Amino acid sequence: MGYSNSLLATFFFLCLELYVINGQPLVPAMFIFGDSVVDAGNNNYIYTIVKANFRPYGRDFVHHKPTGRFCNGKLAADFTAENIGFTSYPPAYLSEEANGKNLLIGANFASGASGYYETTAKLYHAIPLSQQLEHFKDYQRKLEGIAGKTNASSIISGGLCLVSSGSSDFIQNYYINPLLYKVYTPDQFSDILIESFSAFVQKLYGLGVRKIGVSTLPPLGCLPATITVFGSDSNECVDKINGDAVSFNNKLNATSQSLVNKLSGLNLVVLDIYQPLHDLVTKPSENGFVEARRACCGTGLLETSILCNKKSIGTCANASEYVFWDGFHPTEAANKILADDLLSSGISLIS
Ligand SMILES: *[C@@H]1O[C@H](CO)[C@@H](O)[C@H](O)[C@H]1NC(C)=O
Ligand SMILES: *[C@@H]1O[C@H](CO)[C@@H](O)[C@H](O)[C@H]1NC(C)=O
Ligand SMILES: CC(=O)N[C@H]1CO[C@H](CO)[C@@H](O)[C@@H]1O
Repeated sequence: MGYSNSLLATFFFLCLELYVINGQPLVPAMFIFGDSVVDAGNNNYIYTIVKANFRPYGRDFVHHKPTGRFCNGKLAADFTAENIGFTSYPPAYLSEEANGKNLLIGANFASGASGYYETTAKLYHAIPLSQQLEHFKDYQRKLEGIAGKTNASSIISGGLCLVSSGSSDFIQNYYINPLLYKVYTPDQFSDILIESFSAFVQKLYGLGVRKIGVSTLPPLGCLPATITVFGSDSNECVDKINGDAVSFNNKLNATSQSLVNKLSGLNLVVLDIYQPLHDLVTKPSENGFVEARRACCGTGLLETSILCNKKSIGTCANASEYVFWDGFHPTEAANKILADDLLSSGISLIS
């Protein structure tokens, strides 16, 4: 974080604390869509191998409990919820907790290994965005039952919607799938994803959502598993893959701008996680980290989901020293920093 950025962040935190002392979150609810970066446990309830509801996942979470979050502790979305004044997290929509008054603060519809490209989710039996949207419609009907029609519609329009998607489309699908990489250039594939993103936002808008923060792709070429598989024996970030992410992010920004121009009353902000995560990877010690190439879990070179488990050999003792928890996902310590950055770039969504 640059000097002016951290100054801004400090200022926002001071303002936010005033609200939080008042006990009222800055928005009535949060609705979360997308992939494993934000999934808070929906995959526990479906038939997929993409799961994280076993140790060592969750070992640093509340009560040291694995919840299905792909992390040792909290996700950036959890810190965001705390930062804006929530005292609990929007429940995973498929969980038992997603019931009655708990739904008043929103819900989490995300599913690890889903993407903007519908068939990415299908490959892994995850919940595609189209189905996440059906769950959201179902949620809206329940909310009307709990809060009444008028209150429900102000919860929806005042609520903050977070969308994180696209990483699995590239990493778990495009780069390893000849049916895609032989047919489309990365640029063409990006265009398909962006079209799906645009359609998704318009559907949310049609359902009454007005505040949307969409995260960019992270530096995909710097994920430990990407370097292992595509880094041709170097321990450096894979430039080509980072380039694809940057190009996607530029399109995401342009398309978001045109959606804002087209849909009146829509507050849509692109939340950049590329630069902050890239900074952590390339300058770990400046941010208090010791290791950015290897992840904490197992050998740290590749393992994620079922390959990161209690029997994995080599899992680190102190995940706070690591930028990455597993082959694809940041640690809680990194997520905390990312969430602070998200807050300063997303401030117009909550003020
Ligand atoms: C709607 O919200 C108002 C103000 O918070 C509350 O007093 C009222 O009971 C709510 N209506 C229903 C049907 O829950
Ligand atoms: C874990 O690492 C962090 C960051 O380096 C450090 O602040 C903390 O004291 C360590 N915790 C333990 C138990 O060693
Ligand atoms: C919609 C959106 O977030 N647009 C951003 C695109 O990038 C420019 C330059 O970084 C920002 O100023 C816009 O806000």
